[in-house]
Amino acid sequence: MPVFVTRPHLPSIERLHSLIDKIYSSEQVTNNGPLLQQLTSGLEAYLGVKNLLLVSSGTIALQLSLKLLKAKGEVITTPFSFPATTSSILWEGCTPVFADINGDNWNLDPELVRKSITSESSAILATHVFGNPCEVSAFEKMSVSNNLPVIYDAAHAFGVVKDNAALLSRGDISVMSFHATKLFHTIEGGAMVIRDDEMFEEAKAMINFGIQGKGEIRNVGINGKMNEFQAAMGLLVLEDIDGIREGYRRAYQRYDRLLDNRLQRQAISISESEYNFSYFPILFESEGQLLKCLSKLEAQEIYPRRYFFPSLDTIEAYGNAGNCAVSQDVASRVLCLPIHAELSEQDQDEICDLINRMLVTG
Ligand code: T4K
Repeated sequence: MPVFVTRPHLPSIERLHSLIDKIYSSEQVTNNGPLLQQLTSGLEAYLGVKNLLLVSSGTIALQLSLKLLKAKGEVITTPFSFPATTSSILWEGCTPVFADINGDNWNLDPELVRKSITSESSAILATHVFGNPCEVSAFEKMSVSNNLPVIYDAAHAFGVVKDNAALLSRGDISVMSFHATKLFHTIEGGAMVIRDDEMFEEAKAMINFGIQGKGEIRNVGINGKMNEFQAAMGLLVLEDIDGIREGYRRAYQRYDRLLDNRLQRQAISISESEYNFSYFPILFESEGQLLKCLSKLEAQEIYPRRYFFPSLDTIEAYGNAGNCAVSQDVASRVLCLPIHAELSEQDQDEICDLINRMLVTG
């Protein structure tokens, strides 16, 4: 059986049937239906946040965030993230300005962000890479002193805690992805956590063509809604979330114990109980070593992924705009190993043996 970088948690078909029966009885299949409302309050309670808005994808949530915060001109962002982080900036007609990352924690370096601020800057878009919190306090100070809103791409940060509260409650808006490959998922989908109450009302209209209440057009909207079938999946995954998180934690810590210490790990800034363990990235000494290892693993039908490669400041379609040496270096040497809640110890042993042996024999 091939081992992929991740595997979606799929609740039993019987449990899904019973929720689909409810959808069929109500005949409300989308547009703020009862399951979506139930999932919204369930997630707010579980995550400890308010003003959570479910949407159709993490990518649309990023675009909506830039729109709601009236970003224009330059948006300072990270080159070490998934393409959606940068493409959403360009899609909203803004220019991404790449600041480099910290070589240990792989998040945007606040000092380099500060140096990138110009009179054209309109927002900061930072990613909590692999769920590892950015230096949020530094960004908060910068946000206040420069009057610049901060959006966090928190696609990987489901359930992460920082300073005794949900990481998702930091920044003007935090964006989550609920894609099938995520710890918590709704097949496709995402959410925004919006600090300002008035902006939250704006956003609710914006995902529904700009229509508010019984027909008033409040703003220029789009269709960003999540439907009832996605919400049904989300409700069932949420019921199972403690077990899922425990499975990820177990797999992550086992890798950490079994793998050769010469492989650099991401420096995680929070404690075990605050983290979500949703990715297991390792850094090789060179790209050549990574490629050799990758081909050995793939020959055994084991498929880790080069998240995130290449560094986004090197992409021609994004303007080839950067000169981020640290990001380019990390991106060329990082590999995310397979991780999910049901990853077997046997598969993990095989992966670790292959990698550890390769480090010795070359
Ligand atoms: N910001 C960040 C930082 C992100 O990482 C992402 C998404 C976004 C924004 C945008 O959020 P969304 O708009 O997607 O909500 C995957 C996901 O498609 C993507 O959502 C995710 N990040 C990214 C890190 O991973 P790919 O191109 O690697 O996906 P794919 O199809 O190659 O899947 C990876 C493996 O997962 C497959 O080899 C097998 C397994 N898999 C995948 C799917 C879709 C399954 O077993 N079943 C499945 O249904 O991007």
